[in-house]
Amino acid sequence: MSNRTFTMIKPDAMKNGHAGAIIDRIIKEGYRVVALKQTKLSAEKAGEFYAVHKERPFYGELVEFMSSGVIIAAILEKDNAVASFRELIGATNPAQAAEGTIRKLYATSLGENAVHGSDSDENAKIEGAFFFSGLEQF
Ligand code: 3AN
Repeated sequence: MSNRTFTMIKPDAMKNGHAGAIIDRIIKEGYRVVALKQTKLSAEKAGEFYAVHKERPFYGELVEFMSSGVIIAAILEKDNAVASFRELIGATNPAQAAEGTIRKLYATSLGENAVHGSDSDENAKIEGAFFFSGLEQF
């Protein structure tokens, strides 16, 4: 079990002014920021990031949304980071997310759900390396 996960604050949460509250919550929940930056994905880069979902019906919509505005990408550290962070963000569909979770508080819809959280240690590593070089991780 690794102690790092990867997250993005998605374009909906950025546009709706929730970035500060989300970062504050993450830090208050005990995560240490290993790396963090604001950036914008091109459609090509978003397609590459979500390549595992290529065959899913929502892939085009997802790529368009994720490249529609700036995001914040970050690597976070805490014991059991992947599982605990997924608990903190809540279910993919905010309508089904538990009270107090980040998606319940800040997500717009199933497609525009405020934050990303890696689903495995292996993907956390791949996703973190997609955005950050070794020199950007502390
Ligand atoms: P999670 O982000 O909770 O791990 P995944 O990996 O199943 O969820 O989906 C990746 C992203 O694809 C979601 N965060 C969401 O933005 C989008 N997505 C998932 N399912 C749907 C759907 N049925 N319709 C539209 N977008 C979806």
